[in-house]
Amino acid sequence: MESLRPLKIGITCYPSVGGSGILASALGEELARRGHEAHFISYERPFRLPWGAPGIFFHPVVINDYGLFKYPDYTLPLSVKMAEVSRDVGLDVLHVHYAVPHATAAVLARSMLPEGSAPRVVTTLHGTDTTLLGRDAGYGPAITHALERSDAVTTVSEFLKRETQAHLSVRRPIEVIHNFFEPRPAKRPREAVRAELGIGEREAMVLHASNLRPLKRIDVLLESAARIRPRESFKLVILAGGDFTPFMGDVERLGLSGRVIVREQISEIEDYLQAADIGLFTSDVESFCLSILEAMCFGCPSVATEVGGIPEVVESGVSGLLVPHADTDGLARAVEKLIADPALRRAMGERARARARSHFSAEAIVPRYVELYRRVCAGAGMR
Ligand code: GMT
Repeated sequence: MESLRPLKIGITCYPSVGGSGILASALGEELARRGHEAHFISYERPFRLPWGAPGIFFHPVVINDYGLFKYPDYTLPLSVKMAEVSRDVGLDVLHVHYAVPHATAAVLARSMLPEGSAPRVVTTLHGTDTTLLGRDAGYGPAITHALERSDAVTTVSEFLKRETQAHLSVRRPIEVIHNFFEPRPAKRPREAVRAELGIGEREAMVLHASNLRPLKRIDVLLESAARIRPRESFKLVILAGGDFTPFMGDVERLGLSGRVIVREQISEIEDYLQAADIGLFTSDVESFCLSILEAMCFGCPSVATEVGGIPEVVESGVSGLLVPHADTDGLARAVEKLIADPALRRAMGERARARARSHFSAEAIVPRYVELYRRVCAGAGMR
């Protein structure tokens, strides 16, 4: 129960399709539901953020494309907007998702404001800022600097915490706060969605959702699907947060035409999640994999590669099946096992749903952020 003064939290994230933006939007919604104010500061309104909800505000960052610059700059206008919003509404905390360039902009915004009125800076790392950019000599030192200057740093998995400590030489404390997902009710009946996708009575619906970046290994996904027997036992539905056209050649080459169904830029994700039987995720690395959690919330167990933070989300053999990285045969056999045994699939799905509730629901996770905000506001951060 919240009894302390409501907080004013500035939130900056990448607003386009991606787990970090989804998480940040959901966090803002949950904070507002608990009586706090969530002020989103970004170049675009996050795509899953509801319109007109009390306690949620959006402050756009305007970027001018000056001919003077070869590359347009976002960090400076973002930091100016952060400082402006902090001053105008009296933000307690700037909670930035992704270090680049959000943490750098927040640290700069804080230094533009008078000592006593500047907000605290909380930085949440989601993945590529550590695993990719952290290793880049052109970014690493700036990321480390922003993390060292934040009032608190969190990662979405133990795996990402270890990676951050190893690759960015960060010596300060890092707190792990796992992701959460709070599903909205589906808008259409399960049968209607399956009919729309052309899933037959005797076919299992295997679901993959991602932004199709190279590390998602769509090649491994399609190769694995091509090895599933019997072929008529499933359809692979891909919810693509990007253009799928470059993969259509592989779909044909592997004889998967008609067996792979693609939907791009879907916003009614729950409609598809409730219709799915099995998730399939083949990434090279994943700090958490929010899509697996989204499926778990609908009692859908996943087959996934045993990489990064995924074993923190899925207990293999209990709430899903994990397979060594890039093992297309292993992935196919695991999917076959779940297709052939609906009772096993349902039991795993129910355990997945229970785990999602107990470990990764808003109720389990949001109070941890609120407690962290209060701790840094009281000056007892983690610096
Ligand atoms: O995975 C992506 O390509 C998108 C990226 C993002 O910006 O949202 O995802 C990262 O953050 C998600 C939310 O915390 C995690 O669930 C994903 O595992 C993480 N991606 C990687 O680590 C590759």
